[in-house]
Amino acid sequence: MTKPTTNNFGIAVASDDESLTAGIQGPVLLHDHYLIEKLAQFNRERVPERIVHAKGGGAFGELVITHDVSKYTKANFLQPGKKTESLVRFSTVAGEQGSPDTWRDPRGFAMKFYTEEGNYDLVGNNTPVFFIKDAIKFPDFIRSQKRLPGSGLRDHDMQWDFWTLRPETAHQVTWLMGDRGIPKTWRNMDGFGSHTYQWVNAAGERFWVKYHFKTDQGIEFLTQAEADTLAGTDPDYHRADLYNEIEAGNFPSWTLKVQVMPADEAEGYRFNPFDLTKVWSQQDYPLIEVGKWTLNRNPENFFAQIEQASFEPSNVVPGIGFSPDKMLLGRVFSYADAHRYRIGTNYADLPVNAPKNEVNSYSKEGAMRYSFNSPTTPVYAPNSYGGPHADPSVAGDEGLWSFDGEAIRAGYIQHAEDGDFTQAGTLVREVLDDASRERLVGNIVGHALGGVSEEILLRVFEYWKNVDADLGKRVEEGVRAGQ
Ligand code: HDE
Repeated sequence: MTKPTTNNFGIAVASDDESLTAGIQGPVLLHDHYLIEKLAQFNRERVPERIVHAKGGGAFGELVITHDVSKYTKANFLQPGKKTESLVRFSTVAGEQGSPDTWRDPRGFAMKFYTEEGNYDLVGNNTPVFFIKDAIKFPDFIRSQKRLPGSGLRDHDMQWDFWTLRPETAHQVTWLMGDRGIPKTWRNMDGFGSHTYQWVNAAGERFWVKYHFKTDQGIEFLTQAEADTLAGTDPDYHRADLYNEIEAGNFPSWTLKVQVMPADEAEGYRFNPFDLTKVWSQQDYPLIEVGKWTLNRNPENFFAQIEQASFEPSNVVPGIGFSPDKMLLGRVFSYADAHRYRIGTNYADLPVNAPKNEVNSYSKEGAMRYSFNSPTTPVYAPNSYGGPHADPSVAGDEGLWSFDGEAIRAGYIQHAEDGDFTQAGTLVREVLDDASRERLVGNIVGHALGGVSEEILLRVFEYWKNVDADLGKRVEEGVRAGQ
């Protein structure tokens, strides 16, 4: 027995097929309000897509803490044995909502943990570094990766123009043009917090940390040719893979590990530990196992639970804090601002975004407000009528650090072995094997042959020779041979 169709207010409707007219072939009647509801609702089905990371997919899961890291953090959900429900959204960066999810691009790896102390959002990528190190460059960087103002077309010349004018991009571009630039599936890639974050233990001791989510499915990639084919035959290949694997009961998992640096070692470390274009050597700061993160439940509704999902680096819980990383601090502003614009003022009220613990906020009203305080809760603080009061003893301090007080637009912050090309060169020479280097050269040559002007090509060759002399030579030879 199928249910009778109703309108949005539960009123049974006579037809989904015929509009109401004044007699046969007569005019359509204005008071056919169900016809109007259908057409008006249809016109308003979209929220603006994300300005970056528009194409993605996600699932729900669970984080289980298997090791004791309480000497580094007092965060409740990171204590041994704790289980916390989680949401993830994987995504590409530059492509619009309808673009293929197998384009060469970093992958967003946005995680939400619905902890007992409020939502903790760790919004990372599948790479441990990023192209730039200061938030002020982000709009410029993203625009150079998207579309020309006149033609509306993407443009490799524009991409290489930006990359070669900002040498700090070299480490991330080496990652991007290598095998990690096109993961075989979202299950076959690692996730990283990328930034340096702060952990604070119960004694108030502070540590800098880097998050690593190591895939238990193994790292696998698509070649450029395989990805190009899938972009045409199955532009939702990654989204379908995750959904179908979870439907089939094949739950993907990752092992959470962290690198931990005592707070007082940052100043003297050989790389600037707060520079998002740099990693910390795992010889210097080995990985410490923390827990197991498993994805085991698909969304029931893609729009309500994935398209309207919100993640924000500002959501940190007690025992976790920020760091001097200028990119992280820029993101702490930007994400909630983006959600208020894209989803709406009360986006935190949506079930997928709402915390599981009690909210005692003075926020109220605003468009589509759904939750509200008791009728006797005052709407102001301080008050004499039992309203919530801020209690620093249960709040975290979101991470403190010492600094000199002079306002400054600091340029390059140089540590002993810092350099824009240093770690990219190490990656090429010491991490990649011959076959990976071969594919890296092929991917760079293929991309550079896609319409890059001669003047910028000369900078591209210089850029890669700065990363590694032999690699740069092979790139130049490959491009010249292909012209
Ligand atoms: Fe984002 N980023 N980002 N980003 N980012 C957004 O939020 C921003 C950066 C990342 O699946 C936006 O809702 C700034 C680094 C992911 O919903 C926006 C800067 C890293 C997602 C935004 C960065 C990321 C976003 C766009 C430079 C990895 C998708 C729409 C300081 C460590 C989350 C939105 C999801 C989304 C701002 C750089 C990861 C505009 C200002 C670095 C995974 O708020």
